[in-house]
Amino acid sequence: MNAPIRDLHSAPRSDWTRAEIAELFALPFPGLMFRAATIHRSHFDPTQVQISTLLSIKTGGCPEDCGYCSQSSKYDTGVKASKLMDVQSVLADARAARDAGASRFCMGAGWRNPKDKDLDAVCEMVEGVRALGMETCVTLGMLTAPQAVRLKQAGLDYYNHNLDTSPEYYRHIISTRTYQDRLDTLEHVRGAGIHVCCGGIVGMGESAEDRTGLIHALASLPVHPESVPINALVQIEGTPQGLATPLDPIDFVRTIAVARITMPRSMVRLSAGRETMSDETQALCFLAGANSIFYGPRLLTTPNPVADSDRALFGKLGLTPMPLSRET
Ligand code: SAM
Ligand code: DTB
Ligand code: SF4
Repeated sequence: MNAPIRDLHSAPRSDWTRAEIAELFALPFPGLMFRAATIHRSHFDPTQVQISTLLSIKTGGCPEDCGYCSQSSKYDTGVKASKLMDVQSVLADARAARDAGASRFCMGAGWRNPKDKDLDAVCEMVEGVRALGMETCVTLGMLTAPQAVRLKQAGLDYYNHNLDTSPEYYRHIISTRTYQDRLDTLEHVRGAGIHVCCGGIVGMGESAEDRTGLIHALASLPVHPESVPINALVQIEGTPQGLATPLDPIDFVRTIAVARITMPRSMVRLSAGRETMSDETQALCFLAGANSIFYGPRLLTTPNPVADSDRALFGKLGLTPMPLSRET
């Protein structure tokens, strides 16, 4: 892999082999970072970072058994189940996020899949957030093709649905839905013309081969996700993953770099896990090509760095929020 970086402006590839991706992961760190940073700056301004704020619009009581999740009813995590928030409260939170500098508002629900009647309220939320001039994203679990079309008609910009891990390791993490179910939802979202936000979680006791498998699965999608969240597991007491051995930060940075190289035009999101990450590790992630974050004091049910510390980090690194690219 000492060959020159292939045409920096060629079309993104969906034909990466697992061996090629494994080779990228195994590169000496300086070469990997140089390659990722070069590709990053050939497609993006490396000083700009897109900022989204998350809100849990329906928390807990979820029938799925995702082994990392605070919201699964299978585990005793102390998260109380709540009903779907009312539209006006969601819009008040969105306005506050916009005023604090977020350009996208992401609404998450602890559902296996939305019921059609729940979708009425979610569509109203999407319309309301859009009217505030923000991009909209929701993550509601599995979606049918007609449900995806309804969300598109309401003006939804992004749907988040993660593959979570490699196809092989998946059965160690979740038993209540299959990898194929997830791929089907992604196809419905893509088919409706909604941008896809799809990534995974690392630090769940997976092997290096599994991290290769996750990136391979994402980079093999016929069209790369426009947004690729790479989450460092937030350990939740009471879940099967509550005591997982944390991933070495350098391996986390490598995962970001390989996502950047294999999906050059996607936004790579440095997602969950920043609360316990040093400024230095986050700086390496931005050098490795991460160009979006979640901003605001909470993710869904767990803390995120407070706005002041993120502002200080951006100041130290000379980073600025990415302006909205679409006209709203
Ligand atoms: N219930 C819906 C679903 O699973 O598709 C939407 C919400 S779910 C919480 C969204 C994503 O958050 C999950 O797919 C997972 O990748 C991520 N996530 C959940 N808990 C996490 C944790 N403890 N650490 C890191 N990422 C987590
Ligand atoms: C994603 O990939 N990460 C976000 C968002 N998409 C929905 C969620 C992270 C959740 C972290 C654990 C929690 O706060 O419950
Ligand atoms: Fe439910 Fe989503 Fe949590 Fe899985 S990740 S338990 S589907 S809320």
